[in-house]
Amino acid sequence: MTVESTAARSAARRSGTGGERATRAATSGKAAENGKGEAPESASAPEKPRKTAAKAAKATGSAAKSPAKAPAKSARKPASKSTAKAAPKAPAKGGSAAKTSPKADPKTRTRAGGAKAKTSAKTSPKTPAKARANGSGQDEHELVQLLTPEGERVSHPEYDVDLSAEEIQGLYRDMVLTRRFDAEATALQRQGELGLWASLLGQEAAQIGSGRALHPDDYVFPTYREHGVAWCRDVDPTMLLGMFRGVNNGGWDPNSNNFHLYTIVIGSQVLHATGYAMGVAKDGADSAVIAYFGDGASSQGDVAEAFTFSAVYNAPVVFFCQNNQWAISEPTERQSRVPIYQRAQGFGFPGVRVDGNDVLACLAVTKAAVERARAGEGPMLIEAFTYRMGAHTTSDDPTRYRTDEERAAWEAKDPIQRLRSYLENENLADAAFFARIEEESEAMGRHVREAIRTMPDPDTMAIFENVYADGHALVDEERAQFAEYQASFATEPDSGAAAVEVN
Ligand SMILES: Cc1ncc(C[n+]2csc(CCOP(=O)(O)OP(=O)(O)O)c2C)c(N)n1
Ligand SMILES: [Mg+2]
Repeated sequence: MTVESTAARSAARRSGTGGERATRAATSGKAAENGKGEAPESASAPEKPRKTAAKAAKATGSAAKSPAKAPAKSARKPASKSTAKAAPKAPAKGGSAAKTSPKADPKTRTRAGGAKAKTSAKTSPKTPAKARANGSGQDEHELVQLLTPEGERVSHPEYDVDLSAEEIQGLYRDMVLTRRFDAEATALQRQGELGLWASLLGQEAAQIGSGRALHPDDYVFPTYREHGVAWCRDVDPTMLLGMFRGVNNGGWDPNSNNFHLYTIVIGSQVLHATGYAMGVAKDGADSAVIAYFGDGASSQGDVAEAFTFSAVYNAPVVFFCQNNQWAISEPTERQSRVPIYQRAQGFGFPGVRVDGNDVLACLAVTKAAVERARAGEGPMLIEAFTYRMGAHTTSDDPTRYRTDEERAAWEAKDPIQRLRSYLENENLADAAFFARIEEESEAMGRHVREAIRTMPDPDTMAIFENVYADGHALVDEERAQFAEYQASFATEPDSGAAAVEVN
């Protein structure tokens, strides 16, 4: 898969005009801007922002209202003084279920059916963001939060969402079913059905909130724990299990759902996402790319390179770092001396830290970031501050390196319970709704167990498929050798083992 081919496909899938636009841009002879308003020195100079200011203003509401959103300006001056929290408010375009509503007036916010919401969002309290005893040095004001751990709706001056009761119920359903799927997978590993499982327990809000902020045309580059995002992209969950069972190499076609295969090599997908986003920009395609990675991955050179290239080329990529505070047994303090989101400033694009256990905040911030990327304003880093409630994988024993108290403190911030409290307190869902979700969750459990137990073993020769898009001499040779080796078992004479008596 090449950047050109995927990006071209991506453009073709949309209006069909992207490629035309790209060709026009390439042949117009106009100097591309280099991010400083100067003429480029060479053909490899940074890309021109993908949209005109007028188009971007149309896409995002009014440029006049939010001058920081003018793409030309932000493309040229990506590192504004307030870079760390410079993400502008971005009203959503049509076509997605949940709408971002910057500075929505809490008094006029309504529920589904037009009824006024009984409760309005209160001004955000000083949210305790120093979530771990050993802390990250994070200032408490830095965390974007729309829902407190107790399920109280609060507002934020820059980010908000205006959702109907049904939409909020949908987020709850997504999180419950994802957690159930994850729990089944962990149990199946314990029963010997899977070789390994990397649980997302505790990270449901970060994944569902960000996953539901995306358009179908956006492209996702996950790591190995993004089961909730896969759910949002309609990837068949049993395919994820197949990979951890060792019967497929990912099992889904990345281009069917715009969800790349899971990546185990830490951080590498962040660079892939950036390259893909550069291709999207070259095509003039109207979509964004999102790369998921962890706090540990943020130490990888690939991630630093991705940050540099995305900034310089103004690539439409959102970096979504789930800071679950552990990289296997290494705490975040061993990865960074500053809160991870602040690193963005040094690369010249905005970074923001969001409460990763707050699905509404994750949705609002990610929507703003992808809208910004689509509007040609370049990359943004989101650090979702969350917690890995379970082990790193089923091979890990976290009791060897962290305390029960730490885990208990985070249990009190459970992302699902907090949304449930909100739904119940505000009468946005009744007992019948929760019962229905419970039933659905049971059905999902049954389906997953049944699917894994009946999953066929693969044809052993399948390993040679999809190595290259086209044929390759070396692969052909290896295939032939392996076929011969396999065949040797069928014809092997009796070894005579039965004749050996063991006394
Ligand atoms: C390049 C590379 N180095 C090391 C590893 C081994 N490894 C697997 S997971 C992991 C920790 C990743 O932590 P983080 O990025 O925080 O993600 P999390 O597992 O917490 O979701 C490491 C070091 C790897 N897979 N790839
Ligand atoms: Mg981590």
